[in-house]
Amino acid sequence: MRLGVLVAVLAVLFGGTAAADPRVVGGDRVSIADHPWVVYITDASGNQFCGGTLVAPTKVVTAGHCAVGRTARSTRVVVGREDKQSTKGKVVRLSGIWVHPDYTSADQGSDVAVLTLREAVTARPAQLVQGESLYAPGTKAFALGWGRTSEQAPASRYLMGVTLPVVSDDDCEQSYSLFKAESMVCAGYREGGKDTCQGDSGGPLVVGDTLIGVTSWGEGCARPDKYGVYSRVGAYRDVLLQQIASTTTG
Ligand code: 4AZ
Repeated sequence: MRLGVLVAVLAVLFGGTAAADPRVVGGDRVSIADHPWVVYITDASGNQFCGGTLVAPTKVVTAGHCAVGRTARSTRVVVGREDKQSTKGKVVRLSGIWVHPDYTSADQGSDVAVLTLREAVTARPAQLVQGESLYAPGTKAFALGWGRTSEQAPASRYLMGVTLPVVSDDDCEQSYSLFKAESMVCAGYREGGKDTCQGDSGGPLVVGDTLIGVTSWGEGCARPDKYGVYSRVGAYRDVLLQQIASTTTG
């Protein structure tokens, strides 16, 4: 066990959280049964590039930057599949894509889109946030996705999740000059270590089953003083509900 002791000492010396378990960044594997509304988005070849949230039997909320320039024909939503290498759940084709008309780039806001599925799925949908109370700084939110587990790592095979506190608008403004409280909300820790990362974009930031954010942008992943930035779902509630109710497909 002398080798084990050496490894433990080295882990303490160099480990911190930087080389922690491959897990989003700093999170853990989670069961999709507990979060049945979380989905991932692929191209026609099945390559995952974003996340999303089922909000009605045929409607998925994702990021504008995940959907812009795509065609319904070349895009799939995978429901109920925690392990990308399994065949569980369902691969669903789209009948329409709506991107917020004011979307230009993630850091300009309006980074939301709604995908319409060609067939209804039975998984339980998430709720859209109502009011401002869940945006109180320090509220414990949860981010989920199949994205990178560190800036340099490949995307995750398994669904990961991480608890992140909602950050005050003032603190986020200090972090990013492009932060806009009308359209964005930050989550994470000043010291870094836990965050969403590339490939998690479009996926949910929730409190329980209530969607409060859509993973949008940030400088790197899990860096100190660089929070994750999420589209502020409450600011887009009305326009999203309009799209969710719509039977025409943007
Ligand atoms: C991205 O590129 C991305 N750390 C997603 C989330 C964050 C940064 C980048 C937040 O999809």
